[in-house]
Amino acid sequence: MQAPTPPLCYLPATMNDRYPLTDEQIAAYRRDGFIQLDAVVSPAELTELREAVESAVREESRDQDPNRPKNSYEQIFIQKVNLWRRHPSVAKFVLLRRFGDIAARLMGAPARIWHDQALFKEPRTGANTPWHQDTVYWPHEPKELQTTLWLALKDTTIQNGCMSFLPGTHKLRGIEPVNLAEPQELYKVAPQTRGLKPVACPLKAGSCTFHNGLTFHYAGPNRSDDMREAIAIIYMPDHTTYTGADHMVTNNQGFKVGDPLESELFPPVSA
Ligand SMILES: O=C(O)CCC(=O)C(=O)O
Repeated sequence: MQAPTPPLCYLPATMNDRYPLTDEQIAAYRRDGFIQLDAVVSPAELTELREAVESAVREESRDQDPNRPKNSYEQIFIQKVNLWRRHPSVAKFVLLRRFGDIAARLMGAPARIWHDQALFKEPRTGANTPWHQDTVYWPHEPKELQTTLWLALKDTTIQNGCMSFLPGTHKLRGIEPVNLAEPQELYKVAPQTRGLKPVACPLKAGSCTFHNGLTFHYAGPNRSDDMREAIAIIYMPDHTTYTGADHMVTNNQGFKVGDPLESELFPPVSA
């Protein structure tokens, strides 16, 4: 029998200090489906993380012609998935126990990495990130607890495309996935959201939001002259199983329907 994957935690203790999350914040997250948490990394960590992610994105974009015509999905952002698998300098942060513990406390279950993604909105581009839920695209069962840490690597504002959320929408069920490349009007997809007031979350660099994978969220276009830079780290609860749905992270990895997603691709990251 194969030994279980050991918890990956090869950081100096200081980097794994616990973030002081309160019971009130956990209750607010579970009520609203999202929460803003300030200064989850120190200024020195932020500099290191931003440089690591920028360098990884640069390296992985090297062979792409920046002037090629972009399809409507590519106009939303530059997206690089699972950087932690290819860039140890990014893995050091993605696997951070400090983040994993917050995710586990918000979910109420031990956390595993699902995947990460760098999400860079290019300056002066017209595309917004349409209102959508996340978990509906993922080959996961069950889908109720998954959570995303969205960390601003630079200040994010309404002008450059900060995240917005529709509170309470993580409790809605059975909504068809939005096609992000050809988004339908939100009220057509989810008439239940009519009348709900979006909450925009501008963030200082080094601060983050966590959102439940079923919470509707959106980000506006980047109307500034600078790149909007964020990294999302996405967690799933232990014992999440594979549904067989198409997804770039799990395709051709040998999983069968019903398998627990518990290989070295999905390390445990909470205590
Ligand atoms: O960064 C964005 O514009 C959107 C991010 C998003 O949808 C997510 O992290 O789930």
